[in-house]
Amino acid sequence: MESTLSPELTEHLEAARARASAATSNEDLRAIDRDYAGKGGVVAGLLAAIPTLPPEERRDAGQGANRLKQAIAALLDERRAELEADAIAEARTGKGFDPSLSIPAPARGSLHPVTSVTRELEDIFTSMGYKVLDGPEVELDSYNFERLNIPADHPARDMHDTFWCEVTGAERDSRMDLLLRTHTSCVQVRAMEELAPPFRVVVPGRVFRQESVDASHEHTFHQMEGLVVAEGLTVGHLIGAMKTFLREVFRREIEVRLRPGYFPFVEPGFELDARCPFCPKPGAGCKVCKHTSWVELCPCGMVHPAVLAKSGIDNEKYTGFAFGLGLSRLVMLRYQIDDIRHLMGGDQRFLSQF
Ligand code: FA5
Repeated sequence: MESTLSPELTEHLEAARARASAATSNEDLRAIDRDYAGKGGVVAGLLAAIPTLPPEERRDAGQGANRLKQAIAALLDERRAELEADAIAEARTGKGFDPSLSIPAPARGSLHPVTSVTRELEDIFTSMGYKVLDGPEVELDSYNFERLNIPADHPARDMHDTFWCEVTGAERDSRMDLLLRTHTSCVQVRAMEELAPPFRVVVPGRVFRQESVDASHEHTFHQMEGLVVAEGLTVGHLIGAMKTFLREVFRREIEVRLRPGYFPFVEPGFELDARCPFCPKPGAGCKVCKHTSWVELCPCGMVHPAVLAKSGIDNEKYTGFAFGLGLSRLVMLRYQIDDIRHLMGGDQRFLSQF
C-alpha cells in the first residue's frame, strides 16, 4: 500500500511512523490519529484541497489521501498491539507496575431479555401461588402428544413440525419415540403425574419446531405453560388468572377477549388476545398490533377431561385450565423487537442493549 503513495504522502506516513514509534501510551496514539485522520487533520486538508486541483488529478489525489489514512490506521493498530504486549510483559515481571493507576472496569454481561422476562413472570406467578416446574427438552412422544389427546394419526400433529431424535446403539430399532419437545404442554402431563390436586404450576422453557424461520417464527423459541387443577374451576377463573397476570406485566388493567381455538387437550379451547398495550389510546391501533388494536397473546382452555383421566386425575371431581404463553413473542412485545431471530442469534450488538 505504502509503495503506491506519492512522495509527499510517503513523507506524511514516515512522519506518523516516527511519532508512533516514540509513542508510549494509547493517549499518544490517539493524538497521532487526531492529527492525521481527525477533523482538520492532514488527511482532511488533503481532501479539502482536491477541488483546487486540475480535474485529471483529482481522482488520484482522493485515492491517495484515503490510502494514507488506511496506512496510518494500520500502523497505529500495530503500535497499539506492541504497547499492550509490552504492558503485559511488564505486568508479569512486576517491573513498572504502578498500583495507584486506575484500571478500566471489565466489560460486564447482562441478562438475556428472555431470561429477564422469564424471571419476571416467574415472580408474578409465584406471588399468585403457582409453583415453577421444569421438564426435559428431549421428550417422549407419549408426553408431547399421546397423553395430550394427540394419537399417532391425529391431524393436530401436522400443526407441530417435529424434530425426531435418532437413537443409536442397542435401542436403535426399538426407540422411535424420542423427540425435541414441540411445546411446553408436555410438562402438563408430568405435573399431573407428580402432583396431587389442587395445584397451580407454570413451566417456562425452550421448545423446537422444524419451521421455516421468518421475523415472527423461529425453530427454537420459548413458551410458558400454565396449568391449574382444582375443584370447581371454570372459564371465569382462567380469564381472571390471565387478567391478573397481564395487569402485573403491564402495570395496568388490560382488556382481553377470547376467540375459539382448537387444541385437542383442552375443551373448550381459546385464543386469548389482549388489547394492545402500546397503542397511544386504547383501541387506537399502532405498528405493534398491526393497527388491529389487539395482540394475540396465548392459546388456552379448560383441560380436556380425557387428559385428566389419562394421568389418573378424577375428572368428576376436578377440572383444570391451561395456557401456553408464547414467551418469545411476549419478549418481543415488551421490548418492541421487530424480528424474533435477534433473540437466539447471539449478536453482541443486539444483546448489549439489555
Ligand atoms: C401450543 O403450543 C399449545 N401447546 C398451547 C396451549 C397450551 C394451548 C395450553 C392450550 C392450552 P401454539 O402452537 O399455538 O400452541 O403455540 C403457542 C404460542 O407459541 C403461539 O401463540 C405463539 O406465540 C408461540 N409460537 C408458536 N410457534 C412459534 C414459532 N415458530 N416461533 C415463535 N413463537 C411461536
